Amino acid sequence: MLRFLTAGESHGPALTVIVDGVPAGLPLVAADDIDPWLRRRQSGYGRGQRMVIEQDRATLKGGVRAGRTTGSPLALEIVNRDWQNWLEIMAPEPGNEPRRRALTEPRPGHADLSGGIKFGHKDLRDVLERASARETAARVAAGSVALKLLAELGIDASARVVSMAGVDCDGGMDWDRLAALDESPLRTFDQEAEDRIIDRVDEARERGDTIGGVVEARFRNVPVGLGTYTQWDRKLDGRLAQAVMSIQAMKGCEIGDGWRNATLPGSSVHDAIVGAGDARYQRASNRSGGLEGGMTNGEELVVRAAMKPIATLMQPLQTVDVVTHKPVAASRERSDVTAVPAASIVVLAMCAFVLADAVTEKFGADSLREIKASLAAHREYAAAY
Ligand code: EPS
Repeated sequence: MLRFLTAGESHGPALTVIVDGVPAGLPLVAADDIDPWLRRRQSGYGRGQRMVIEQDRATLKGGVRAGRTTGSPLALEIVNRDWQNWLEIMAPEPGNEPRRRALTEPRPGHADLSGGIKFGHKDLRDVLERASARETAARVAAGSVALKLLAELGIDASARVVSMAGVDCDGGMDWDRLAALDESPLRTFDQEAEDRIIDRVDEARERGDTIGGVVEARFRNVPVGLGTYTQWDRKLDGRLAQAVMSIQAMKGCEIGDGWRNATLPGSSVHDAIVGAGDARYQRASNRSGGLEGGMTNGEELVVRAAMKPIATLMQPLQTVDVVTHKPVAASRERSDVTAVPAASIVVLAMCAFVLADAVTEKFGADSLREIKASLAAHREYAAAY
């Protein structure tokens, strides 16, 4: 039901997003509903100078009138302020070729080499400009529309860092302290781990190195039965994993305690079904992360993703020049030491989009009024089942 496409290069004039299938009647103001998520994605310890240049804001160019969606496709634009510094290098018009130094030293771990071979480019900038994680700003803009829809339906969302550089952040999730995540430079509640990780980021910067980590997106008050067990491509866990794994630098995805559960016997993994107070069916634990059989089960939905360290190293690895075919050091561009805290927002945005899609599939896609009525009836039915 919901889909989006992005366009634009890292140092081009702007990123553009078309979001199709947004129900009519959703209150939406870019400055209140989209820009705060864009700001969160820009923050985090370990980011580079580029984040000082950019101050991401979304401009709505279609699909919204007087603060409400109309049901038509949304068009959104995020201007790249850095474009002003790249006018000659990135101009779409011909004529600046002599001023453009071709980038010919592919970075191991980046799209550079395979992308160059695939599309026939010998200036690898033609690849890296689009492969850049700058594109995730556009994804977060789309995801923030989904987050707004979920919020209107009473579904809460949170994003946090679970570990970085091998240092675990303890303490789990605390829904009453969401503001603390925004205030933390690493989006964690664990102050002690934060101090240790900041040291690791500083050390990595001094070495010209980069670091990765694990992030978590979590949703609360999710209705039972989003997704389905009946076909592989409709299973919600599969759809979430696809969305998460499509994010730049993600190399692993787990639902709930996915990797740990593989090491334990079933009796220590599956979540016993118990009655509790008014609730007929509650879980004694939530190791399955709110998904069973490709469907939400009403518990908190927990999705984690592993991000590899950024491929641009200031102390570069060896590579082969694609023009001279001689061994050289990989290209060095201004970059981040880590973007793991930002990645937690991108993972949240992508998961929110998949979840909102599943919501519109089950409860209607035309108007917020219809969805709310249908969801309320479903919640009542499920509670009495
Ligand atoms: C990126 C390299 C850096 C990051 C960029 C992703 O950009 P630059 O080369 O301009 O310094 O800052 O991320 C963003 C611009 C962003 O908005 O997240 C890369 O090569 O992937």
